[in-house]
Amino acid sequence: MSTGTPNTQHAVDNEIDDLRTGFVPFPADRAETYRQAGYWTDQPLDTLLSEAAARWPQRTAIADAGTSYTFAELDALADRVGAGLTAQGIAPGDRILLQLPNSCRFAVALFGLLRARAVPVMCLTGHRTAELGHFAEVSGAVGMVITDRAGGFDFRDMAGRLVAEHPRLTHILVDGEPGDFRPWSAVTDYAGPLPEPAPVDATLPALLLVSGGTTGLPKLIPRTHNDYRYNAIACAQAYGMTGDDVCLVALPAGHNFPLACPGLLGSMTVGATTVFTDDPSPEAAFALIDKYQVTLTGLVNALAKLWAQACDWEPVLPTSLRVVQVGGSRMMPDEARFIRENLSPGTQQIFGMAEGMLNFTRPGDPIDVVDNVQGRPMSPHDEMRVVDENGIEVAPGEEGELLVRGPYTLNGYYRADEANARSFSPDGFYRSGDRVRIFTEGPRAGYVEVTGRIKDVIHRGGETVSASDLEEHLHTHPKIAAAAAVALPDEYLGEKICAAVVFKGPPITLAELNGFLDERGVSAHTKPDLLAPMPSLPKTAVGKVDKKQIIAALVDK
Ligand code: OOB
Repeated sequence: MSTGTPNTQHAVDNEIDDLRTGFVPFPADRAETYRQAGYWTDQPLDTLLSEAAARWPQRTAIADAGTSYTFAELDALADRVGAGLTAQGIAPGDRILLQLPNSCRFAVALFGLLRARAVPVMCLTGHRTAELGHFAEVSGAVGMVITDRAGGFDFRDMAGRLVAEHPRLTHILVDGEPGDFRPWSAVTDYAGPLPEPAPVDATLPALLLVSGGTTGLPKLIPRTHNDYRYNAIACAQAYGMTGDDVCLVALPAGHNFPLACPGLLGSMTVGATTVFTDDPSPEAAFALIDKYQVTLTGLVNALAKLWAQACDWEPVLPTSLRVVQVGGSRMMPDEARFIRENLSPGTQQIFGMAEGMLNFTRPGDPIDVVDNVQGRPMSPHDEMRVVDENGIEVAPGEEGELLVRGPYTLNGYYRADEANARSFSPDGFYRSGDRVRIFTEGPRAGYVEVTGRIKDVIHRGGETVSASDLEEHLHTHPKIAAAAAVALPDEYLGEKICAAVVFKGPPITLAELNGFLDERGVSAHTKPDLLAPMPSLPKTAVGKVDKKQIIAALVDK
């Protein structure tokens, strides 16, 4: 820490230099613009908690099924954990993998790490050795904070395998039975002196998020103190949050959406309570919503749909909800309407990415907007460009790839020069890979519609087929509950089209399905070559449809 002996100071400087390696900062001119606008204040991210503790010490900050903490309690505990982590040898700038189930402990660990000036790598509980090994390797992490067991899985066994392969991982802290490792209680029970947290360069990463990762392994996304603090503050403001709101974190808490959009961090900026649940089933979630009178939550589409359906049979309904944000993947207008009519009139769409840029519909927007488009940018300083395959801007209102830049969008993945060369334009716009159109007229003007992923196409013979176009047709079939169009290798065509379909009842045949598509006027080369009925579509760690897994399952057959 800064107050340490010359030797330890030297070590800290090295750690911070190491953190800087492979980090792409915001360019100075744009940084200055964001400071001038008042978005960036050069304060450490954890000041969100110290400020809340100073303003609303006795309000409940966080709660889960078993415990709750006021802002003052959480702030004091974060100090203690931070000092405990430092005493264990964790230095400012050290990357630490954080993988805990949704609970108060998640928030305690996150803020403890931030107070120790460590940089948490925000893993999801669904990640396993492949992802965690990759995060450890790329980030150069020196430790991890895990739980002993959850959902029938032993995280200590996984840590054992990771440590064997990544010898830099030396600080393994386990919440619960520690096995071969150190108990988390060693830091929560720390009783030594509490030094002032070290000063922070707010232009450096506060934490690393992991990318949605539709191809290959997820990448690491540095979110700076400045940009992430602004993200949380601005998002809570846009939803009109106040200290009377109660936010439910039902998605994996390390994901950007429940973490800061507005989620846990946004709630803190207004003194609102955050409730964690590690069971997102309607039964458990509705009971918690009722108990804490939850007003706001964020859900992926499949979960929102399930909750909406469950309103038909659950005895306790989530009537206190004021805002239900739905996002993470493409939602059809009739799905949006179904969720709005059955789950909550406060349904809103959100199109976000761990890389930064957030678009969402706002409370008060007309129903036509809320049902049909994915939102408008959060910040007046968000810059969007829509380009064709040659990188040339399309005419206003036309479809193309969305490129974004702004006060909370990354400038480069962490330690990923090759990916960065592809993913950023020379003037620093992030190529989102999302196909969008931005409306220019009427009540939807300035709003974005996401029409698909640029690369989510099937190359069949000489034709390029958009998976999302076909999925849109499939979803209109009355017997189809969910569908995904994927490419499977084919000797003659290069790729063939497979429709992976979850039926509401008994399946129909491929011929019947194609007859239906014929009637809708779907072109011959867009119709599926194969129909794969499935009991459910496999999901990613955050609950989005996972096409990689669908393809792997079908190719293995
Ligand atoms: C959120 O973040 P990620 O990083 O897991 O995934 C980002 C990608 C986007 O690039 C886009 O392809 C897709 O997920 N996506 C949507 C969408 N919301 C996200 N595609 C269509 N419609 C939407 N509404 O998913 C995320 C981060 C913060 C808030 C909300 C979602």
